Amino acid sequence: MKPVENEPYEDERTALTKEAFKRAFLDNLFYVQGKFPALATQNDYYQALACAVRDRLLQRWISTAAAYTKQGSRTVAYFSAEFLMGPHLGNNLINLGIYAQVREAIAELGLDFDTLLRQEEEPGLGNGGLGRLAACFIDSLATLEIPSLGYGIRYEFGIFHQEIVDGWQMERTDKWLRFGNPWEILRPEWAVEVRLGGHTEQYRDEHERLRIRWVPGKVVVGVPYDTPILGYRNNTANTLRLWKAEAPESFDFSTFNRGDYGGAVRQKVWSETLSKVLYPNDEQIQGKTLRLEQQYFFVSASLQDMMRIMRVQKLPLERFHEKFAVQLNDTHPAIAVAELMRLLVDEHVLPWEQAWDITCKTFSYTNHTLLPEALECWPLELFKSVLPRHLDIIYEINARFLDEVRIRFYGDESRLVRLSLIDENGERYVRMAHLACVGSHTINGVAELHSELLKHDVLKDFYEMWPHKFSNKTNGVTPRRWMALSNPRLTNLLGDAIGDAWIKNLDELIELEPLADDAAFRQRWREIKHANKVEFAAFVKERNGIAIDPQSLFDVQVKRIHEYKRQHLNILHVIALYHRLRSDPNADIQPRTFIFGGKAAPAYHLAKLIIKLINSVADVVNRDPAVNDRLKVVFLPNFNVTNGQRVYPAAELSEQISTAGKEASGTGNMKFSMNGALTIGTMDGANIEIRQEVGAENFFLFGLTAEQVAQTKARGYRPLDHMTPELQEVISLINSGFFSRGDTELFRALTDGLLWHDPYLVFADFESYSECQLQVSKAYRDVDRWTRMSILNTARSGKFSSDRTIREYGADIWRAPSVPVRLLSQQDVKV
Ligand code: 9GP
Repeated sequence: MKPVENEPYEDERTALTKEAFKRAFLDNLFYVQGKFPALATQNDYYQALACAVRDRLLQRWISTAAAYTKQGSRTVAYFSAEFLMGPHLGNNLINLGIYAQVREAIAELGLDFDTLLRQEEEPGLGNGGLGRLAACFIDSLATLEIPSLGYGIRYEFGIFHQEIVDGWQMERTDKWLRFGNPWEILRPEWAVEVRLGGHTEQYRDEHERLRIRWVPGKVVVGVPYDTPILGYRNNTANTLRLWKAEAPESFDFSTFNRGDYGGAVRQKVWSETLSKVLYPNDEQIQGKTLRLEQQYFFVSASLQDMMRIMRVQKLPLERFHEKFAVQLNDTHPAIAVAELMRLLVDEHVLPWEQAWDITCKTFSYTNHTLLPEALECWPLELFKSVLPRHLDIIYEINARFLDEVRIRFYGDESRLVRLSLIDENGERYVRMAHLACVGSHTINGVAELHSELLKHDVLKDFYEMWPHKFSNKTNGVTPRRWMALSNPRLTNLLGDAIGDAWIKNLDELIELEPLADDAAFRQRWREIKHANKVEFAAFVKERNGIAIDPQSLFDVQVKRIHEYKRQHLNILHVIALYHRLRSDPNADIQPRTFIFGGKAAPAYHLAKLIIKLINSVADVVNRDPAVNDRLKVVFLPNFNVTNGQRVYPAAELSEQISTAGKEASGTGNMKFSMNGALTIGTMDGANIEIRQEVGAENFFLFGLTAEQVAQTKARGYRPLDHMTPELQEVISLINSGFFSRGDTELFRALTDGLLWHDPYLVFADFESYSECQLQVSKAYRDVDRWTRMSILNTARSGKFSSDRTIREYGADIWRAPSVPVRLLSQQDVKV
């Protein structure tokens, strides 16, 4: 095998040669799994393979830790309640640069590499875009050699597994840890205690000063599990540190001895509940005590851990903000502002002013949503029962902050009400976004439009107070997972055409541009897309039992199911096409396969009804011989990272059709475009920037702009004003029970909602969308034109690498220089 660049150290055990790898694999099978071929299962082989890779990660991890410790490096701590990592094995092989060689080694051992890859249970510790962004970011941080730690929760059960039964979404528990997790290392020696509940009381310290003491109601222990995060073809392995909650004493013998057997384990059960399950709600926050406890649990454990690191490195706490830059991924970890104050003031006896200065210099906050229902607010009483001391601290932060506002905006009482950390209009709430804004030195949105809307709408008052704090950091995705790993055919073609520097510097894709005019290259481009489609069609056949035609246009919408993302706009258009074909069987329409995928929050009834409608339409259309040579509809169950890796490379049309002003950024839109799919989309989120980059002529734009949406609503939107004869037919067909075996009521909540309210302006955009889809079909029939557009989408997607995003965070917010790592061997480490 070819070694990685940068003076690699090869020893017997961790060399990247094929022979060393085979030996490591067999060693692990024997000495770690305790199996030999006659007894080994595919999972044993997977575990052995994972361990062989892990040895190589650990060598880099130790080398990285040594380099960082020696330099006392400034470190980025990325606080996120979600990390949607996806499977590790393939990605680690890509980043080590040994994917092809290991595939060969495994084949030479007589095993099927792809079967082993499929053994890995995906760690689905996130809901969607926000959690996946965190995963892309830590990949880029390691690739850019920036010292960093991802801090989060090791949920025992991640996002539910979605099954479709009779067209309905059913949720099944995600038991991802069932067969163990070879990628994590337990670090019990760094466990910390986290307190919750109880009350506060005053006391006098040894200098007779009046102080506050928190008397907690319960204590849990946070135990860290570390996963090494490898950079692409360098020696850096950063850490993802996820906390598991445990009881301080797993078994209470005094209770047991009194004969209360249940009581003896109750504490253990309660404690473990804290990291038991990921809340499956995307974009909607429910005020649940357990969720606040989860957030506080991981934030407190992480801050304590960072203070331990400072102690080990003999750094005074006064320099906390010099050592660490903490990024708050949405408001989920915003309680960190109050917790750092508590740790500094109560536990380390720093004066309030100094602690506040450190706190504000430590944190920065990323907002990920414009939906009001997703801005976290905690009922005051609930908050007080979980975090009584933090409520006092928040009151004090608020009092000082409002004093500042009073002086700045003399006499503006309503501004005080709007800015306060406590919402006092009716039931009182703690506003977490306000806490994050006040306690952070920078605030950013995740696409240009989103950042503008934050400044002029959602966080307007904060912008007027501190304009200098605001900036934009348009999201990005890692090309390692989303191209190199998931689209090997394209990666090979790009390698032949322009080399592989693009994997580390995505702007290099621009070298492809001239090839868009090269007929032979276009032919190869098409062959690759076609091969990806054939592979995906086989997968759909196996999963859904539906035969789809790889010659048809693959039109894909995969993302969480939500009204604002408007999967219903898409399916209404499918029904319109169906109706057109049934009315005129000879209508000349471009054959298409409409592919949907995504999970709905379990309590989001309308979203689940949209899934049911898609499946019901699929049932009818796919069985109807009058149309099924031209139309097919597929709902791919359980859309997750693994399935994303299958679908993006095969997609030709990317549906990014949210109501303008609602999607903060989107990141799926970027994955599609870099894999050569064209976008049909609104002027929303990062779509706008994608269109800017790829060129308006290579993007299918439709619908109202954010400004027009606001105006339409302000004028008093009436969906019926936008009714067209075709739309009327579509709604009537649904209401007639045509897709629901004669049940005329099944979809009523959906159709009535559209007819009488339509909060996301589906009707207003329907005509423009249908018209735009005609343009898509027309363009698709011009094979050369389409291929050219597809190549240009990939060529011009350089901006959407998360490496670019991370560079911007690094330069403008974190100021954490990169620290290259020299690979150490065992001999370098003296015991
Ligand atoms: O809805 C946004 C999505 O547009 C964005 O791409 C993603 C990453 O920034 O965050 C999503 N927001 C949430 O999941 C919750 O606020």
